[in-house]
Amino acid sequence: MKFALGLLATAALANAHFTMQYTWVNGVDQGKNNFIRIAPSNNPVTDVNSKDLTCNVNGLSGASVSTGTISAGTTITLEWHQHDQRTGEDPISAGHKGPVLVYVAKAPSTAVSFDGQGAVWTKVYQSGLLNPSTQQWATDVVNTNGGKHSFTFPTSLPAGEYLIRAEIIALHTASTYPGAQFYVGCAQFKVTGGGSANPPKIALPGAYKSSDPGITINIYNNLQSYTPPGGAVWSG
Ligand SMILES: [Cu+2]
Repeated sequence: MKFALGLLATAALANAHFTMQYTWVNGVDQGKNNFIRIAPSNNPVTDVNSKDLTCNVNGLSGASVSTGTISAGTTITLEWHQHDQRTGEDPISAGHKGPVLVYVAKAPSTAVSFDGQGAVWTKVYQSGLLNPSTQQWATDVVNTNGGKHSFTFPTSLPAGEYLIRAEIIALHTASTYPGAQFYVGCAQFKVTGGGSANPPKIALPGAYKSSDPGITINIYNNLQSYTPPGGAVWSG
């Protein structure tokens, strides 16, 4: 019995990856996997040029995914877990250090049919190295917050159907490329209200490079500053 438990623990440690499993709308849990394009496993994407970087593996269509409805200005929370559970282990494994980012992209028609390709993504949130003296990362906060991080959907973005793409980049093995681990989750929301802003947009894949100092980096050398890939956050 002890032997069997030991094997299980070892397997969990060796895996130690995670997926986006819940969205919250103004503090209300929307239910497991609702509105989310579900990846087949909790493995990360490691190739910055792969279409899996857009919305994870099998993420180019949302055909079997329902689309939620929010108004612009809503606070959206994304929640991540290693496995199919909310308790019993770190939400994201504590050894995974790095930034947390959120992008949004407006679908030409429906979110369900939107593949997210091309220069369509606007960065609306990021958090990186929070405290150089303690080496506290955004991932540490997500871990202590039950796997959750939040952003506000900008009120100036136009109404329509959107993909919300959350990303956690784990840099613990990023000193050579490929090494950085891109954990990506996409959720489908119809946004009402809003404004008429036309924000800057990037392509994912496209904007990230293997040589990007936010992607190929040794974080274990008393790092004093860190710039996530993908450019600045659009202020709205
Ligand atoms: Cu992992």
